[in-house]
Amino acid sequence: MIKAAEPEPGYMKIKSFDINCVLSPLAIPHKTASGTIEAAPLVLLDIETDTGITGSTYVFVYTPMGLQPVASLLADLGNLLAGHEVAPRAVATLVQGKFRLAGNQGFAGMAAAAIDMALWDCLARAAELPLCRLLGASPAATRAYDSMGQMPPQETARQVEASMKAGYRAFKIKAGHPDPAQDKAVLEAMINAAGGEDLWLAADFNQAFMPVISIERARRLEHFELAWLEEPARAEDNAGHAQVRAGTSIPIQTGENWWGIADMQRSLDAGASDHAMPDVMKIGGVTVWLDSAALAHGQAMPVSSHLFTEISAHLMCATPTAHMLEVLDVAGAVLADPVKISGDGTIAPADQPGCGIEWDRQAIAKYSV
Ligand code: SMN
Ligand code: MG
Repeated sequence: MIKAAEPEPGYMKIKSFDINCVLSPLAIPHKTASGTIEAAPLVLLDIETDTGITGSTYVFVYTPMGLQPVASLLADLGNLLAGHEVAPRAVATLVQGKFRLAGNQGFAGMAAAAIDMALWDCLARAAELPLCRLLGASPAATRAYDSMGQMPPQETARQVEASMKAGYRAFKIKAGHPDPAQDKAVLEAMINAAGGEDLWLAADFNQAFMPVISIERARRLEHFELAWLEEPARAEDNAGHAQVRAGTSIPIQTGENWWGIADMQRSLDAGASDHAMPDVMKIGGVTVWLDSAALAHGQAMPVSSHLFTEISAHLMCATPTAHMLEVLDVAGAVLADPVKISGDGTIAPADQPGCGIEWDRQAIAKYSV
């Protein structure tokens, strides 16, 4: 058991937390096979250090009911951690210990990850380095895809045309429509909208089906040569994922619902997927993302990001098997400089200190709840 170290005199310490809750409007309400998100419930965290550095991050809590619990946990943890060194891995160990009996998943996991991400922002800003450089990488470009909600074929086609004008050539759809023919119609409409240009395409079932149904639905999509089929079973059903993987030629993707490295290891042990898609919040922040990137590296498994485009753009530079960066903009409305796609369909982190989070304080005031 690691005993929390006594603070060393002079090393940067946590002074205080500033917590805000917002409902950040989405450009388009995001419909999935397992629910629709109209506006993104975000808890924003600023950690101020005793040296005058402020590290910032946000966590997406999926439902407005998550805002108060996560904010309240962060307020208590801020009081607990005041005076502690800005040492993310040590803080992660301490916080995990506090929730060992209650469980480190769910809102407790979200709060812990928020602290981790904000502390890494403190370290990067104190070093006057972009996070990717602090991690020993260069600010490289990662191929990005536009992650689209479940929309009718023609609306999806219009979105593809608009996104292609911005530079995207890669798209993921939320498949699993109640009518199987709709999945096929949406993909055909996207391909037609591309006007003969080759598109990278993936589909997400969002845990909506039992494995045998997913296999049946996947086989109807195999001729589209999708790059991956995502969460074709309940997130925690590793055997179910492996069953679908054995039943279709489409590569399987999963990971956005792994809570910590042990969930990822269990998934890999079960042969659940061909790809890994850790979510930087749910996996445990920057600290555990790095562990997950090493695990995937050992398995020669491609790693793609989930949400949190700003900090993920940095992390993918330091991920040996980095593959695709998801763009589903949940925080752009409250950021001073939202992430933008380059003309070649890639996104590189800004070569400036920190993790890429600068608030639009007026927008925060406008969308605060
Ligand atoms: C997704 C689901 C719910 C909210 C955001 C994103 C989806 C994805 O599973 O992979 O983008
Ligand atoms: Mg998904």
